Amino acid sequence: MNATPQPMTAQLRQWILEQAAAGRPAPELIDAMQRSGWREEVAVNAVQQVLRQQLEQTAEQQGLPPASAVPEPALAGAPLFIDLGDRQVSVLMNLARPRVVLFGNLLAPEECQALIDAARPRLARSLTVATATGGEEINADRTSNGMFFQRGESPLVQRLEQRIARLLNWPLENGEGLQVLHYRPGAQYKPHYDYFDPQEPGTASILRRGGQRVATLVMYLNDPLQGGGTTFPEAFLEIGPRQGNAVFFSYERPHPSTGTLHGGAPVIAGEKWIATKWLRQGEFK
Ligand code: PD2
Ligand code: ZN
Repeated sequence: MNATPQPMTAQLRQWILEQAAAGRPAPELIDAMQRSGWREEVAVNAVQQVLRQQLEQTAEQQGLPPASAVPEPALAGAPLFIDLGDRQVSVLMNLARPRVVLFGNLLAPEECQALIDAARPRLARSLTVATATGGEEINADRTSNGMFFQRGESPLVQRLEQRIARLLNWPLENGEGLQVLHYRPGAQYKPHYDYFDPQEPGTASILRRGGQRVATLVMYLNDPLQGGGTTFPEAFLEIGPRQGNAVFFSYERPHPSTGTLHGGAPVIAGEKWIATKWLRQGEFK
């Protein structure tokens, strides 16, 4: 190749697109650019930028909704831990597509128990947002009991919200209130997407409160005895629920192309408690 260590040029853009179209994987392109004198991070950024633009253009041509910015933990350099000041969170799994990251040690056992204790007296049969109307409804696909904390409603909730905002580099104000769910044996949450379906008539009114959901953080508050994993059927992935761990996933557009279909597998033995934080594009009021 004849790329030189210059900023992006039309020629370089074309070379990257041609090589990608010929089936050369991105790491090979980056290697080739480095051999021609590019610094690794500059090469990575250039390849990413061109391929992302291309993907976005193709998506637009296919009539997909536009992509949004999404929360993203700081994982450049493949750290084993992320230091959040009050806590060292471990990075246990990092999947690019669908975008899924598994964290360990996000919550202390005492914090998990305190959330359960505060939620238990306020539990009711879980509702889901009724996208047809914008209201809420009982959903046979979701057989757990749940409740919402108000954002910032207690010192514990505030501390966790600040921790999540730092972990995911996303404004605290863009988060919905924490939701706690309790599953007994047999209870499950059938596979679904967390974004609001743009085709549904009730979605416009839901989006007035902070826009679309763009990411989810499911925090495990206890260890069930058997079952109760979080599944991503299209990725053939199942996350084992372990107290204090959390699974993060993001979706840059409200579309199945994100691969973020996911569900809560039936609890077989024991019980399962989770806290979920949904993140919106803008401030959730
Ligand atoms: O309980 C879970 O693992 C689960 C699965 C799917 C939670 C959610 N979705 C959710 O809270 O959105
Ligand atoms: Zn979900």
